[in-house]
Amino acid sequence: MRSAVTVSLVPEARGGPFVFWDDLEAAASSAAMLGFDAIEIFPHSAEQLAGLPVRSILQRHGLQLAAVGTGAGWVVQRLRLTDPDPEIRARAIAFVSNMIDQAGALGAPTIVGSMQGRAEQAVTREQALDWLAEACDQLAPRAERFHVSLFLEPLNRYETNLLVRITDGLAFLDRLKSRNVKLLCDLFHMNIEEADMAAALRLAAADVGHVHFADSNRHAVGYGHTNIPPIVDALKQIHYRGFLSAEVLPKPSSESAAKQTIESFQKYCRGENS
Ligand SMILES: [Mn+2]
Repeated sequence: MRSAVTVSLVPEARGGPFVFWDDLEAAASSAAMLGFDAIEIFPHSAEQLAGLPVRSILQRHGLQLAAVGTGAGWVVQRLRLTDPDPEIRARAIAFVSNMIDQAGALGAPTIVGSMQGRAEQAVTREQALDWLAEACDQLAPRAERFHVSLFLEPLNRYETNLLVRITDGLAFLDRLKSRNVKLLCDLFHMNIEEADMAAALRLAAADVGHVHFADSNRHAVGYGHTNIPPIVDALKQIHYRGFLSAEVLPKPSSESAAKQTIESFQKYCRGENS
């Protein structure tokens, strides 16, 4: 397992659960100094990402790119893969598609979280899931060209009514034609929705593609009350080899949240040989 920390390049997302903000070079420098293996970037758009010297920043600081988020598609542009308007669905697919091309060229998977949208008004959950499946079956083969997966993230009930629990995610993967979609298991959302977080991870097993490493209150691990050892044990049992990426509030400060995260990562994950 490898450590990662989030960087938001989206001013409109201010207040959101990202550790570092605005300055990719400064974030990479801090992450590397603290001993993180990777960063996860939350960009404004694929175009913004394309205009940044990401590869040279990563190389300069000896970091990997764990993943790239698409939440700005929703937060900034109000695009959802399950919008009732087919034109908006098409624009949402294009937004994620372009992100896959940029992230893929950097060897990183792309995440679909809030862009899954929700079933509301005249749209049934079944209809929304059909649209989401259609979108994933278009997007996942695109990611496959870069030899990376597409990550799909169950969110808590206050953010969606589509993929909420890990079992919703697993049932959804079953209805896809593509086998290149994996689940992003976010410990903050799971703490709200799962009866047993470790059991949910064991159930997902090889379908766990990425983990958002956050405590019960979405602060850095160690600042809340989630019992982390059984979760790390479950990840070891399923031979999880991906990232534990801190998608947490930058509180009391970005630096403290990052430092607390890496200390927790070293405390709980050190000694495992995966
Ligand atoms: Mn998350």
